[in-house]
Amino acid sequence: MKIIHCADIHLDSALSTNMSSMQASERRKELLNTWVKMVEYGADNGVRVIIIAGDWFDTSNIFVNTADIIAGTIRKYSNMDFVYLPGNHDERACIGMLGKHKNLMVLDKECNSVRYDDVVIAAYGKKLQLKNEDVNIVVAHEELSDVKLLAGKNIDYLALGHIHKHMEGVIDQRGMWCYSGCLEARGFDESGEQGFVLLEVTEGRIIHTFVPFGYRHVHDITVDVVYESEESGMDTILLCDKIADRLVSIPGKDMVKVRIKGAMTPGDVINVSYINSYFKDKFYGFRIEDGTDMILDIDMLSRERSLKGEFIRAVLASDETDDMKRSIIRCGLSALIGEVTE
Ligand SMILES: [Mn+2]
Repeated sequence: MKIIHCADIHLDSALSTNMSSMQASERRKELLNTWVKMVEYGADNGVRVIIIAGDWFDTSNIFVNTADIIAGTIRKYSNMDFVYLPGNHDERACIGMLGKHKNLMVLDKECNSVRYDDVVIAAYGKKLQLKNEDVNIVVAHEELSDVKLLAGKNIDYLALGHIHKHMEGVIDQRGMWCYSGCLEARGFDESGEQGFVLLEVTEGRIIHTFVPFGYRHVHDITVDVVYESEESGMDTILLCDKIADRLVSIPGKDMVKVRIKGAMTPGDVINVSYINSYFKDKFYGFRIEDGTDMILDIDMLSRERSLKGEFIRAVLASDETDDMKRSIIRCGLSALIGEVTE
C-alpha cells in the first residue's frame, strides 16, 4: 500500500511580502498546479491515500476557483483517499467549500482514525490508542517539543506538518517522525528542496522516500567578501562577479537569496541596491542581504579631532545599546566618507 504524506501547501497565500500582485497571483496558480501534479503522480504510482498534515489552505476563505480545482481532483480520483488534519492556518470553512466527498476524511485532535486492513491512520491527541499488531501512521500539525513523550505508543510513522522544511528523526526502536515540508517555497525563508514523502507499507513495515517536487526552489547562498590583495580592495563590480560565479548553476526560474559576509573597512564601497538591480532580472526572485561587519577602531577614532571623532563621541555618549551604537557609527561614517546609503 502506497501513501503520500504532504503538508503546508498553503493554497491561496497572499504572498505579498516578496512579490508584486501579478507575480503573487501567478505563484498561487503554481502552488495549485503542483498540488494537481502531486495527485496525478499518486494516481500514476498506485497511491491509495494522500495524507495532508495541516495547512492545506493559508486562509479560512479560499477562492471559489481554488475550491473548484481541489474538489475536482478529489472527485476525479475517487479510488484515492484524501485524509486531512486541519492545521493552524486553514479553517473548516474551506472544507465546507469543497463539498462532501466519500474519499475526503477530516481528522481531528479528538483522535478519529481511518483503517485500511492492518494500516491505521490516526490524528495525534490525548486519546491516542494504537494496537501493537497494526501499522500505525499518526498525523499531527505542531512543533515537536519532546520526542520522548511519543516513545512506546506503537507509532510507526508520525506524519508531521507545521515546519516548512523536510526533516526526520527517530521516536523509538519502532517508529520515526517526519516533516514533509512544503510542496512549494513561498518566500525566501523556505530554502532547499521542497516536496512530499512517499510511504510504502509492505509486510508490516514502512519504507519512506522524500520526493523533491517543487517547481521553483529557493537557494540560500552566502558569499564572503575576500580581498584579492591589499591594493585592489573590494568594489561592487568585483563582488557582482563573485556572486555570479556562485549562481552559475542555478536555473533562472528559481529564487535566490544572497547574504554577503565578511569584514569591511570604512571606505570600502558595496552598493547593495546596485547588486540587487544587477541580478533581479536573472531569477524569478532575488534578494541580497548585507551581513558584512565594518572593522572599526572606535577607540582610536573617538579620540580624533575631526568631525568623525565628534560624531563618534556623540554616539558613544547616547543611551543606545552597544549594537545600535555600532550600527549608527557604521552608517554615519559611510555617509561622512561619501558612500551613498540607500
Ligand atoms: Mn504551515
